Amino acid sequence: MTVEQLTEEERDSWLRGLTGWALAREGKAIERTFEFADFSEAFAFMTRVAMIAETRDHHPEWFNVYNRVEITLTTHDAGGLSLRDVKMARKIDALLA
Ligand code: HBI
Repeated sequence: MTVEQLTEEERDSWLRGLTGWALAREGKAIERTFEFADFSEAFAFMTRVAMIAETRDHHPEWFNVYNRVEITLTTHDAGGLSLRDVKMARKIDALLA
């Protein structure tokens, strides 16, 4: 499936609306770190993110240690950032509301 990579202008515009996310991998990814009360809370969050990833067929690259979850989003099929990453980040942020 071909997915279009965002232009720099699109990328910067979308990023302005994503609180807590930062560019990574020379602009080809976005990343955010989440801290929870304990491991159980962190893993519950990861489980919910996993369900969203499966539903959207768009999967995070992530690291977890105890109550911290580090998520990186990029679109392998596009070789960089796409709208799929922006939409996924917004869905992930909505879990915190
Ligand atoms: N997840 N982050 C990410 N990037 C992708 O390009 C991607 C994915 N999950 C599934 C997927 N692509 C499918 O389109 C297949 O290419 C695996």
